[in-house]
Amino acid sequence: MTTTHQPHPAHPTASAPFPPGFRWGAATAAYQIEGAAAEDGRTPSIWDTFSHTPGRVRNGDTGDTAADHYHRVSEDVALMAELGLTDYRFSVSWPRVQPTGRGPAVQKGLDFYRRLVDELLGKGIRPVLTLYHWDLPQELEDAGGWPVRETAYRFADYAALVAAALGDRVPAWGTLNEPWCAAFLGYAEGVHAPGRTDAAGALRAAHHLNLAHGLATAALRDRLPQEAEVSLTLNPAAVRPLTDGPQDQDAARRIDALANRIFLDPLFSGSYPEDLVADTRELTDWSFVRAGDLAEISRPIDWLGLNYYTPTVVAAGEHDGPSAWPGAERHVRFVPAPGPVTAMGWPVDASGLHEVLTRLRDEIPDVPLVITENGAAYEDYADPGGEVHDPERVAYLRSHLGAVHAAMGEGVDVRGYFLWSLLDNFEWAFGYSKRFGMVHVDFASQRRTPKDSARWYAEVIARGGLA
Ligand code: IFM
Repeated sequence: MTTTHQPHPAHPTASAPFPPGFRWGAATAAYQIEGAAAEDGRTPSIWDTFSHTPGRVRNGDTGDTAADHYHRVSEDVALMAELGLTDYRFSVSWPRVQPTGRGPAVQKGLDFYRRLVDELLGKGIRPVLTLYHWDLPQELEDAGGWPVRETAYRFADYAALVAAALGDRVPAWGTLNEPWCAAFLGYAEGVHAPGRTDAAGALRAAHHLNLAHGLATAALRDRLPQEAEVSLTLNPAAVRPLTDGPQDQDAARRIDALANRIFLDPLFSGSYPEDLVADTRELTDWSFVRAGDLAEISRPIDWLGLNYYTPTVVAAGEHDGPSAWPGAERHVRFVPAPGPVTAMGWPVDASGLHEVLTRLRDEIPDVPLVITENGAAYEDYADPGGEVHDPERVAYLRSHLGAVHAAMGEGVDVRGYFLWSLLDNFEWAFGYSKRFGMVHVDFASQRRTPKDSARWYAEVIARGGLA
């Protein structure tokens, strides 16, 4: 199926209109907003353990309370409705619904998500559910975590439990969010939970995450109504060599293999890239890929989610210390891209999003795309009048939505855009020091204040496009 959306002027006031039916959403993740870490039977995930380990997360922050969304679902859904969101992407906390990663579901955990979904449906907002946004039950990590094959089977069982409970009311499902981060930040560089620095283990983790996606896709298809959508979200990198020289080009090839093709190729071509296997030969013989795995992984999906924030510039060089790039440590260095940066230090460059979109159009023309995350952190604060002015975020969003619009005009089949994030939240190893929300959260009082960017986004949605 190739559907080319040509923008057409459904909304006369929009100079860059998006097609009718385009999904306008915002995204969050369970551990980043829910809090209630020990309530109603929830047990620790790897992120609870990691954040409670001194020195792992800035300021010793944890997700114990986060944005207290667990207790504020109605307020938060009302906020989404005020903004006019058509869709909301959230994740289910695995240890909230299946605390040990095995066995039956905990009813109270499922009830929480059922309440959330029903509130959304009641306001006409379409729930888009992600099963795994990085919070592996600690018991499964203790049994070996993602480097161990068994974890993929546990994930498929968990997917089946959630599908059985919510399949009658959730129309769109995602298996994993950004398996690159889970595998390589978690098991190779160790800056994310579980904080291991095992390059070979990280490659095994990447394969088992791919396998988990395939097995869960099958489990979901078995249990969901036929019209339910099943997807996967990656964070494809726009990799650019610093120069046209062969060594920089080779550095870009290596990073493209580890960031992009390690996921895209098994998913859409049923194989791992030969150059990746050769580049990592000193670490592993890839014998963890068993007969039948690639067929499992390459089951068709209904759309591919992609998260984009900034481009990646590389040159020939070396990387000191633990690296997120197994096998590339002695060949690649990362170079800051030019231009203004966000509070994360990430260069603002929407052309990378356009690049990723047009590449995917060329490589997988039949797969619809959804931007499942895009946004920026800035040093936001409430002024004395209680307002939060965030013109840089508005500029960031405008340029990136402009890139999406331009790509759609060039035949890229983009079905929706989810702003990251609805609320300020726990930004992983940065704790609460980075604010990505379009809604400001005062974490002491839990007061929510829509920033200027939220009002701007609401206008974009009402208009059906950019002014
Ligand atoms: O906050 C994260 C999110 O959990 C996954 N994608 C990137 C965001 C910003 O770092």
